[in-house]
Amino acid sequence: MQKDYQPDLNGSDEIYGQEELIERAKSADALLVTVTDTLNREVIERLPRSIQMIATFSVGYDQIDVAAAQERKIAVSNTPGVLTNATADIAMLLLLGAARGAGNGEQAIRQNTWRNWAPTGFLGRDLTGKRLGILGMGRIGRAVAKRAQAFDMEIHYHNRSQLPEHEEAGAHYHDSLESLLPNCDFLSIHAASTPQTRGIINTGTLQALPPGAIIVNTARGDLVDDNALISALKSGHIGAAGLDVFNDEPQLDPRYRTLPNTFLLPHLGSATLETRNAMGFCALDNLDAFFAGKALPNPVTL
Ligand code: 8YV
Repeated sequence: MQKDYQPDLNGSDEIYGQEELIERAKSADALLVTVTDTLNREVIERLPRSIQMIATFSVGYDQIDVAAAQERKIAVSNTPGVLTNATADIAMLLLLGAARGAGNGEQAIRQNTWRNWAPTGFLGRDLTGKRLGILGMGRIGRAVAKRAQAFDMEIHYHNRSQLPEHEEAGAHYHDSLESLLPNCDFLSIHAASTPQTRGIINTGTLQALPPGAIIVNTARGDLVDDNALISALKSGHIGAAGLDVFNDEPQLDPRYRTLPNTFLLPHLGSATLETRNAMGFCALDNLDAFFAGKALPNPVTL
């Protein structure tokens, strides 16, 4: 970026507020943003005329009002594909971490409270032989299914449409969430955040899961109703939750921190050196294509 552009970099990684974002856009032709830069309609309408493109350093683009950008003829791109494996790996880490109570075990070591090996100490649950439900069978959902099959899990999924047989790879399709949920010993969320999916994990849907089911989320925090999940974790109806994403992150609901049956990570689904490099180069490829007058490799359209 330094070589080909004159970037105004956010060197401290502090989240810019709305006003600062608009102010900093003033001498720019394009914005390279990420998930914490909210570009809602109001912000987009106030962007200077010089802005022709928004490249987001993320596969998700729920923070951008794409319709508002299109109305202003601002092109939008994202970074799909390059973070599939890293994110699927974190979903497996969450499944294992939540099922095996890895957070509690780690804390016992760090806080020096581990006193004895006991037959019933730190008991978790097996993944082997269990049913894993996948909500949203896109690239990441399918990569999780592949990994979970290596753990001898039985895969069930719900998606807007059924996948072709070779992509299903033996997974069972459910044409509704209602049909999927009773078949999930584990549920992994991989749907995009849209007006249709926000709050999709709520009191009603949680109730449809078998008692003791374990939920993991590497997608977006706003798919989950925190009050509903926290009360289901407290009652034990949900056995454990592994969460990498949260509503209002990094200011997540503090009750998650004190629950013994949560395994929590700070939104690091794509956080490997290899993947973050690939995301950065992907965002740059899109900017380069745009300013060369070529088609974007990863356009975001409605
Ligand atoms: C991170 C993600 O938010 O790409 C996404 O949509 O949620 C994650 O990969 C991203 O790396 C931050 O820019």
